[in-house]
Amino acid sequence: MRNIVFATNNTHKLREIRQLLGQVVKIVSLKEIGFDEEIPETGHTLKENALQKAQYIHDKYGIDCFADDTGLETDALNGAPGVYSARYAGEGCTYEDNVNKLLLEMRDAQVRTARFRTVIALILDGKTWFFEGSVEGEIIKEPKGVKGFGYDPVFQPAGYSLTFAGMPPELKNSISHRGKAVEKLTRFLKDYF
Ligand code: ITT
Repeated sequence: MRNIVFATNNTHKLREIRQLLGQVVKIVSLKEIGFDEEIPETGHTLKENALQKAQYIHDKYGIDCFADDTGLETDALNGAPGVYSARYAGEGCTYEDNVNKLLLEMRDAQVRTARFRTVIALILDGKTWFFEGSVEGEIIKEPKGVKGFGYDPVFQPAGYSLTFAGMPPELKNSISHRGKAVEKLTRFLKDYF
């Protein structure tokens, strides 16, 4: 099995990606290659950030790798927090701070539709590819569920009465933004190898 580094410092993402892709390639973490810094993330789009993260690790170690950049876009807030989802409530904020800020900003919003969007950038044998996935849903008024991470407790995918934090991880993975992007990556890698 080929080794591919997943350039993330987010252990939740690492767990999800290993569940989804672990049969096709060996996912190596940043910790396993001895990298323990923050990767710069200064782009203004998910695609720019995903590429920046993958490129940073590729430039430093010269190894095959991929990175995921994800954002939650709400219609009531014209797409916010979007590409700024990780630090929506400020530098060093927690997931809970972000969720609270979102609920506050949307307290009077009638339109509660939103989507998660993921872009994965893959650098393999020196060439770059992108894979995207998204899922539509709505922002509920109070957090529900304890699984998942980030905005999962307030995101209810369309057609479900559970939030991502209220459903088993396998179900989230089978319908989620990241799940869909990884499905495309998996198909690509199976063909490639
Ligand atoms: P890396 O950049 O190291 O991969 P990160 O947490 O900074 O980790 P992003 O830049 O993609 O990742 O930030 C996206 C933020 O969006 C993340 O911190 C979460 O708050 C949220 N997020 C991402 N994926 C999510 C998911 O599947 N469910 C809920 N929230 C998610």
